[in-house]
Amino acid sequence: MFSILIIYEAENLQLLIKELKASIPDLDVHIWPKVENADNIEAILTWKPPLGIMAKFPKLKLIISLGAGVEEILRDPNLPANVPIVRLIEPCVTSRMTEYILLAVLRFHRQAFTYQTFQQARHWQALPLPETSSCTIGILGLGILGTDAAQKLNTLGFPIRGWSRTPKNIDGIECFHGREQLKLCLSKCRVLVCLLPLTRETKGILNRETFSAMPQGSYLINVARGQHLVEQDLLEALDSGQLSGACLDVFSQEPLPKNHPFWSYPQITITPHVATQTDSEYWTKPLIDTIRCFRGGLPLKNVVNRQQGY
Ligand code: NDP
Ligand code: OXD
Repeated sequence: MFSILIIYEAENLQLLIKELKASIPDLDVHIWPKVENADNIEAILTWKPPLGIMAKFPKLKLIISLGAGVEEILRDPNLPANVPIVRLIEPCVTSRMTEYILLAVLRFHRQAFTYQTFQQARHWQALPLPETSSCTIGILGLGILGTDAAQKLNTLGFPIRGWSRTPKNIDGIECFHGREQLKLCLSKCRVLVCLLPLTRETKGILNRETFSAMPQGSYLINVARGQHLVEQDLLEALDSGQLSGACLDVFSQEPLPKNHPFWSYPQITITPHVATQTDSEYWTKPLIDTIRCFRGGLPLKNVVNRQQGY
């Protein structure tokens, strides 16, 4: 018997459980907060667990994150020291994220916002068509999501500059790494996409200094975490024209409060943390693989490095 607790609200959990049990018959699945015996729980499947909850499970051996970002798991003060945290990687999450970024980049690149104002004014005017080769895109974070977005944008002809913590060599992408190369990376970026994990090093990275290192009139796309962005600095950059607009999917406070100034900025496009999502039916296979690997003593894939915070 292997007891797993799901701390996550989603539709179709019963279907997921049925499929898991069909593949792993001795799996004992609980859904938080209904846990008959917390002492038996060996694995937790979660994204944003209630703070401090990990102390309740003395036999916990494995944490599986349903989110790509694991900061909400890592902030638990009772996180047991040697329990591996594994991210469930699912191709659909990546392709949906890339779709969102392509949409945001192309709306900026093809002057969709200008044509929208033309339309509102019943104004007929053709603007020169821009070349993709003249619009360099910077991608902060060359992980699973950043690399896919970088490569797909590059196939459309956009020059791409990517930034990561460690050095990278990716075909067609100009790669930069470390704080000392950030400004150099930004210096030509007409669009900046944030796909970093939220860590001590990356919190507040989308700030005045970052914006002023980019060409005037650049565009920001934040699909990572709200705390990457210094909100006041964004508003100032929009007011001064240093940035011409921003597409934001994530916010320090979600849902974004109704009285938040972002709502009234026409240059800001807001979506409610939907850049990508996984439907629970997609979890079945990676979840079964992870549980089987763990129980078989095989090396786990996509294990979070707690020191680095992602
Ligand atoms: P990965 O862990 O695969 O990649 C993270 C990337 O960030 C790596 O390239 C890493 O560098 C880089 N990085 C980390 N710290 C630093 C640093 N201090 N300086 C420079 N680069 C750094 O993450 P994913 O691509 O899977 O996901 C990225 C983030 O996207 C998630 O953490 C989450 O916050 C966000 N997200 C948002 C979603 C949404 O719906 N809006 C959905 C899914 C994810 P290196 O390669 O050198 O290690
Ligand atoms: C994630 C997210 O981290 O959806 O997976 O934000």
